[in-house]
Order: sequence, then structure tokens, then C-alpha cells
Amino acid sequence: MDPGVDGGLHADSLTNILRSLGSRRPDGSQSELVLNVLLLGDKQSGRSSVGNALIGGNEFQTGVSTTTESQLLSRNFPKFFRRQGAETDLVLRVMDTPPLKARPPSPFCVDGVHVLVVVARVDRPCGAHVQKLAANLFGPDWRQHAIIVFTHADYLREAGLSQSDYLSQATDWMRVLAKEVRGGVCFLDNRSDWPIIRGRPLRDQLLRLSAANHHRALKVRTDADGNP
Ligand SMILES: Nc1nc2c(ncn2[C@@H]2O[C@H](COP(=O)(O)OP(=O)(O)OP(=O)(O)O)[C@@H](O)[C@H]2O)c(=O)[nH]1
Ligand SMILES: [Mg+2]
Repeated sequence: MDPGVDGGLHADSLTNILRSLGSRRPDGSQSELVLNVLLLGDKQSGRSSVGNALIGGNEFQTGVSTTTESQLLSRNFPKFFRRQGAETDLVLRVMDTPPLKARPPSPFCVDGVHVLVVVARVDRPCGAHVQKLAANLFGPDWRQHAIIVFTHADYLREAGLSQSDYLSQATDWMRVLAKEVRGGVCFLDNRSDWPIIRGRPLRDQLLRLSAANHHRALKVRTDADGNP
């Protein structure tokens, strides 16, 4: 198992000790950025596959899911970027939520969500209810923290359709949403490459989006905020 994945980590792993020493500041404090990432999308949209690309592994189970439980996986990317002159680890905590789950479970309810990933597939219409769900959970600001990932991009290639052609033919609400989300859109072919390679551009895109929001997390609304 890759040393960065929770649950499979041996504390005495020399590699990890060296990595963690390497990412400490001169004052001894750890330089890391933790981003909570929530995956939202219809059944069979490719959520778990996008989760795997993000963590660079295969720990999210793909195929038809029978569980109604959310799954949280965390991955540390050592020295992923530089912040204030210091090499900084990127820690992604990725939550895969079943489509009908009304609320993401703790700890995301407590800590909030930095990036919302709306997952849709290019070969099937995506239900507009995902917008409503996101707005109910996070309020009107949710688009500022969102990115759309279109999966099954290999089908576009096979059909000889460009990404911009596809977007121009998408449903009205999706076309509008694609322009409104601050993180933009991304097309993913989950059959290509290793997850660690496939996910790299997406991780970069997530980090840019979170930086644009000054790494502020969106809080999950409570009933007191008017959440139905
Ligand atoms: N060809 C192709 N297949 C993909 C792609 N992404 C996902 N798949 C396949 O599509 C199916 C659904 O993907 P998942 O990632 O399991 O989708 P999900 O949304 O987590 O599914 P549920 O948890 O059942 O709702 C799986 O058989 C994947 O292997 C892609 O980009 N291209
Ligand atoms: Mg799944």
C-alpha cells in the first residue's frame, strides 16, 4: 500500500519519517495544507473513480455501489507545492457521498468543505438536483468552491467530439453552471494512466481553486441557517 494512505501506514516506516522531517519548517512546525473535498454526483456518475484519481490510488471501490454510507479517504502528497517559501505537503481528505445522502457526515460537518467536486458523465444526462443539494447544504456561495468533473471523457474521444463541442451541446443548466463554478471544468478518462498520474491536473486545479478562496472552508448549513 502506498505510504500516504490512512489505515495502511506503518509508523516506523523510514520513508515516512524522512518525508515528514523534510516538510517541517525551521521552527519545527509541520508545513501542510489540509483540504476537505466533497464528491457529489448521480449514481454511477464516476464519483469513486474521481476519488481514486484524486488520492492517486484505487482505495475507493468502483462499480455499482450497494452501500449508502459515505466513505472518507485521506492522502498526503509530500512537498506538493511551496507556500511562503516553505515546501508544503498537500493533504487531501476526499469524501465520496452517495447521491441521496442529505448531509455529509462528520468531520466534514464540523470542519467544512474547501472544494466541492460535481461529478457528471459525458454520456448520460446529469440530474439538476445536484445544484439544489449543494445549495441546501452550503448556501448560495457553493459555486465559488465548486469544480465540475466530466467522467468518461474517452467516449468523447471515440465519438470525435471536442470538449468545447460537448459543452456547447450540454443541457442549458449544465452549460450555465459550467460557466458559474469558480473552479471551472475538467474532463477525465478514468481508464487512462495510473490514478496518481491521471489525478495530477485535477489536484492542481483543486489547489488553485482553494487558493483563490484563501483556503476558506464552506460550512455545512444547519437548520438554524434555514436549511430545510
Ligand atoms: N470508460 C470509462 N469508464 C469509467 C470512467 N469512470 C468510471 N468508469 C466506470 O464507470 C462505472 C462507475 O464508476 P464509479 O466510479 O464506480 O461510479 P460511482 O458514481 O462511484 O458509482 P456508485 O457508487 O454506484 O454511485 C465503473 O464501472 C467505472 O469503472 C471513465 O472515465 N471511462
Ligand atoms: Mg461509488
